[in-house]
Amino acid sequence: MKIGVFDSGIGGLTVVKSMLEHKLFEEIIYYGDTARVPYGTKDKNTIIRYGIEAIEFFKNFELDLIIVACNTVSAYALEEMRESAQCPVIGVVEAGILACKNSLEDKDSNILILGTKATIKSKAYEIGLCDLGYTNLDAKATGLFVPLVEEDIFSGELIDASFRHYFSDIKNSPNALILGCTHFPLIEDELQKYFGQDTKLIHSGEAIVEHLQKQFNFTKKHPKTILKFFASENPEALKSVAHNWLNLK
Ligand code: DGN
Repeated sequence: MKIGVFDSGIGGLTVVKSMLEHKLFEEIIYYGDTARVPYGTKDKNTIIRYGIEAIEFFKNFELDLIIVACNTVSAYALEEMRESAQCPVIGVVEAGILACKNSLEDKDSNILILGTKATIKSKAYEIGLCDLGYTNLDAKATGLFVPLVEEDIFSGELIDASFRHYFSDIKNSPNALILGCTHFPLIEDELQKYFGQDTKLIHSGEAIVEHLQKQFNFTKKHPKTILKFFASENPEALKSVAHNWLNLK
């Protein structure tokens, strides 16, 4: 199966990493809109327009599936992208919500959602989780994590300071923490240390793999995946990050 993976920039590579670990696909075409990142501060209409333009880009390839590996785009533009696409389009928000359902039996579980400003403003996670009966929800826009990760800062003083900035009012660690931005898995070790081992981390990449396996019966394993990377600006920089993050030779 040949699929397209879309993100506003490099964050969606964390989703590709999960797909490679689970050997799900024969070919992955990755497209990062690096010229216009970040999307997390943009408004709904702009995000929808960019999402539809990504679908246009993918029309150059004959794809079987498109995965929106960006929570911000998944929260706002999925329906419009599905209308313009010639193949199914799946987003990470829906997968993250289902991952909560699969791992948190207790509907009183306290869930903290992290994401960009736009994702948190959309309330996409809260709406989906409320529909499933979870009501003990809290959400925080933690947009500073995006530039930190883009600067290859995954731990240390600046990460600690950003945690103090965002989390000092949180009295009890949540039962689950939704990493509602595909950049955030890169600081998951630090988040786990901060909140403790009892907090379950929900990761967009792992959630989408579980979603594909459970809902769409993707069980076939492919020993090799052909990877192609495209970016709207400076594709060489994206390729170099991909090589580092995905440990490619
Ligand atoms: N990686 C994107 C997400 O999952 O929402 C956000 C990055 C950005 O555009 N700020």
